[in-house]
Amino acid sequence: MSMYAVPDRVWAGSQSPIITPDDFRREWFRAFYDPDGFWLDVTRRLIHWQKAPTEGAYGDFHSVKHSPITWFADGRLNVTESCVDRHAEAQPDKVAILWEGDEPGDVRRLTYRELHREVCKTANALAALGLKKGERVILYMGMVPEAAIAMLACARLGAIHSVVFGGFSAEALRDRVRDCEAEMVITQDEGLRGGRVIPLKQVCDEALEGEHGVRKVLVYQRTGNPVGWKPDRDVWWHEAVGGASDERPATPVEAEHPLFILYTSGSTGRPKGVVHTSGGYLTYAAYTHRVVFDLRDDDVYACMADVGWITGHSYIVYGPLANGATTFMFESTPVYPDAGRYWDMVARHKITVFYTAPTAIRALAAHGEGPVKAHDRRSLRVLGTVGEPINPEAWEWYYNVVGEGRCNIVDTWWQTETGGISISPIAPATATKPGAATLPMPGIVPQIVDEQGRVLRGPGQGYLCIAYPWPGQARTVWGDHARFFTTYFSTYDGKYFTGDGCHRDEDGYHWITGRVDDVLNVSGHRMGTAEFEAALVFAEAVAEAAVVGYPHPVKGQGVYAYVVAQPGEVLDTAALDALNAIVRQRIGAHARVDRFQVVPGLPKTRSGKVMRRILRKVAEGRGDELGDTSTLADPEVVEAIRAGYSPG
Ligand code: 7RM
Repeated sequence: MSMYAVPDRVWAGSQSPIITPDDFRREWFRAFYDPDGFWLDVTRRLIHWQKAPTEGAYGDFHSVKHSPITWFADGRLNVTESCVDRHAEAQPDKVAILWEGDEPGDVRRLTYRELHREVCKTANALAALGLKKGERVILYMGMVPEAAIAMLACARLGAIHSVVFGGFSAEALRDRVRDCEAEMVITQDEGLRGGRVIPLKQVCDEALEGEHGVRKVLVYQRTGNPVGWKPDRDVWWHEAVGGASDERPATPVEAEHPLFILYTSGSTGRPKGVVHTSGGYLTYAAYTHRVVFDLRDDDVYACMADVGWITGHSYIVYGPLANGATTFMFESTPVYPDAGRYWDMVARHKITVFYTAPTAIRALAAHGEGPVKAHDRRSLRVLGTVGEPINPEAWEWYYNVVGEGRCNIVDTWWQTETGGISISPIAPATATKPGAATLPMPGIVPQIVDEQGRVLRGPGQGYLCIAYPWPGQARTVWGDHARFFTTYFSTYDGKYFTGDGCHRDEDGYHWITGRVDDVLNVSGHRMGTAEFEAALVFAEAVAEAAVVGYPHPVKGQGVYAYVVAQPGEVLDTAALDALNAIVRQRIGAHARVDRFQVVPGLPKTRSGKVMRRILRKVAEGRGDELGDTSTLADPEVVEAIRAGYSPG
């Protein structure tokens, strides 16, 4: 019997256990002093286990070098029983997925009973196509309910899904298919977004040209336009799933069985396949979803992310469905057909919790208050942001204009690697400050360290680390555990290093200052400077390239590329446009250089390392604050770069 046992009454229904600041302190300290007891309690309450775990965490941030950390290792479950079956039984007619398509008013509602049927049918179809437990499936889809159904169908079989955002190019898709050795791909004929057609099947065909590992491609028909077809490989979703049985027992897996791989950018040109496992991930996603947003039974919960990103995994699909919530899925963009689209949907669907990215808020604020005020937003209770720091002006606009000063704002800081929200206000319990991610979740112990790894006590600024394991954290990088260790645990001994800078104020509130590594955050899309550089030097005319971010009023960061021409080549406007075409081809439609500067050379140290600090300063328009450049191999290059900069 634990001293800090959480009273059962607060867990009745799907109410959050944290309503007051005292609740928060109690939960946070219990998770700190007795993490295993705390998380075992949480998981037993929130998750359906076929065999309930008795073990908490095993391993720490030293032992992760040799073997991944585990959580709940002796438990067995299938995540779809938590996300679908038990709700299909207890509340079969509740809407599980509320979908709105590209055209306003094009709506589908799937109840938990229907979701259960669709997941079972799809799992049966996948099994009939030969998919087995542990095999990998790439999902390359738009925002249709079938994307969530496909994720869950894989999970039901114990297969491992890897969703690739529908904006990625054929080459990026091929890299991911190869890296995880996918047996199967699930795609659509075409996607629809903002009135435009996205040729998903065509890109997929291009990616799979000459790839022999992929045995089957399952194709969901969204638009019905003709697409290329390989009869021995391609299968229509409606044919395979349509006739399948609607019963399929869930395959039990170990708690640490991988649930999915999600590729994310780091500081090298090669994206990492971040691996999340079943029991710990689901526990953390469900707990944070319920607590941060103060989830209520009758909520219409709406997250505007794409399932191709971690936010879509944790807070459209797994967290909300584990909690038996109604989760909204949106196929289109915030400005289609006009800048009132979000608020029009809030009014029509009576959305209560709304979660989006700061970049969308800034873009919409630029359209003024008119499109917001045209729609009734009285249903809103909680407003969330994620993906990048939110500037206080955008925060105030969200709070005052969208929320009419009535709603709690939760600025949720987390990462693909953390699995779920890690530093954030808890809607009913945390006093907010515009721009602050505020306080850590129960189970999260942040530490701010200096260059030498010394832990900062009290207020100050430095590098953000997390000191102890938590159930939602990534376990490894697919096929490369050594890379997992070096990337996250070798910079500061025994700590998880986030890659973010952070400032802590006198109230213990955390203010994330942005990435301190070579990762860019453009409109909430995480991209590596090295990926851009690899694409740019691929061009014949480019000898060298260095890419940095610069502050951008709407996108958060813009992409600034310094390019050095190959001898005899001229990089004129047409040539630079061609470079962006290559970037698009090698990375995807969401990747674009905003500003090019052609330079005679890159500033390098005598050992040949590019001095990014200098390039960042110049791109920010602060070329007069370079400080000491005497260690450079060729100081004249810096002069030329500084002289070549033109604002705007
Ligand atoms: C969820 C997600 C992670 C990076 C992270 C930060 C930045 C995310 C916030 C934020 C300031 C926030 N996963 N970031 N949320 N910065 N305030 N509330 O975005 O893996 O794609 O990106 O995003 O730099 O390290 S992600």
